[in-house]
Amino acid sequence: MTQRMILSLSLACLGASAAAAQSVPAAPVSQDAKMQWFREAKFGLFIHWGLYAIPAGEWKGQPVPGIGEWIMNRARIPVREYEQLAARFNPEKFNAEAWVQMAEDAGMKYIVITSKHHDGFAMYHSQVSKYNIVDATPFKRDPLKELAAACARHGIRFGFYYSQAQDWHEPNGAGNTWDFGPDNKKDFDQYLRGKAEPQVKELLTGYGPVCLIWFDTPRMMTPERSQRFIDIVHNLQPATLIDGRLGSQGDYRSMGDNQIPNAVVPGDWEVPATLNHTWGYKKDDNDWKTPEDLTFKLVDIVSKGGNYLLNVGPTAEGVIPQPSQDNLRAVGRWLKVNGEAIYGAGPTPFGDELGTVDKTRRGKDGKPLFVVANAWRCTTKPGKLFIHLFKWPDGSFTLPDVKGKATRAYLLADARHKPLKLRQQGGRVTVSLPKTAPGEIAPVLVLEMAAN
Ligand code: FHN
Repeated sequence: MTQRMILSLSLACLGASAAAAQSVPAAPVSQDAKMQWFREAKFGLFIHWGLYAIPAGEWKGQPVPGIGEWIMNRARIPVREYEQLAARFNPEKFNAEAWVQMAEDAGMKYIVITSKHHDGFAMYHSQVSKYNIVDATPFKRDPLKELAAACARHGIRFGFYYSQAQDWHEPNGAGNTWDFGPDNKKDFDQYLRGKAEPQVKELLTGYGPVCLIWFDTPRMMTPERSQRFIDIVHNLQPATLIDGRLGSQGDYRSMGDNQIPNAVVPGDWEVPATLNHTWGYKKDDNDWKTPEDLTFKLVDIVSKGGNYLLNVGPTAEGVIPQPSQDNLRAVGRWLKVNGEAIYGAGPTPFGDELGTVDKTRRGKDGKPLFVVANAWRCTTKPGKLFIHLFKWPDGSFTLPDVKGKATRAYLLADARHKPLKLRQQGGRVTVSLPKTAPGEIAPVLVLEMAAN
């Protein structure tokens, strides 16, 4: 059977309407063509969902510190105990349509979900290991198949997180030293060839077009081992992107978790980030970032050239926590009005607005402290500067060093785009603004520039 036939069959399994909505990706003509959707998308939904949602941060009545999906590792839970969670996993409230609708309402353009996290449990129907949601739980459904179909219906791209190296369930996978001893004594290639590589093949042949594979924590990943995954992806779905954590260079750079760079970074990159302090659900973590903060971070990242992949950790019942939903939808309402300044937008041509280095103070890394400024940010499109005003100026806003001639200014929150009074002297552009800020969170001022 050819790869194209395998993919067509997979699409048929997703349902006719889903198949109609997303065609099988042809081999991309160039790296630029392959990256195009990612550069346009800017905002994606990360989902960490697995057995760890049952203990939700607590084991045998004791809170376990750290991120929720690491509970097996942090509490040194033996495989034979942890795997019993599967018999209790029955997320009856799971509704793929509702999850994807929420992502759409939030203005997110792609979804990346944990198909297998470090605990080794496959959240889809794997033929490679019975330790999967269909064969080992009373739920017996494949939520990734349902999500793939819902994403196709909504025109949202769909990708998989896959923990290629750490697998705490397998004797030869990396990471589980409490059951299986030190990693350097393991037959890691036996694990890779016997589980990880065939599972990645399943994901690329059973779920329609996969926009990206999000590999993570590349322990023991030599260039040769990484290349085997690259070959699998390129052979089965050449348009699928590979993130920056496989173990060799991917299609784009993955920044550290919640790490937003201080300046514009050239190239394609993404910041994976949490809404609270965990990825997998933890019942006692209710320290949610506000819609204002999330919007600022989205704009900040886009103004530096990157994408924002923002995480939710659904419960064991299959529900995305309500505060996560509410805060993401608030960002979505802002994007409904101001999305032109985000989707497909490029970085700031300025830079001084991002902050300053305070040489008298040191950050955690021991380097001089970078003090983030948060009054405004700038994103760009050909012929347009978008100024995101997080602090509403008193009467007017001035840009001191604009290249070219500004021809028109207006606010995206004003549906009629009524021109605002504009003055320019050399590079200094001043726009008169209404007394009160229109719309929610950060009104966006557009400056149209004359073609050179
Ligand atoms: O160990 C994982 C962690 O559980 C989570 O999946 C994050 C998401 O970026 N990645 C690793 C830590 O960086």
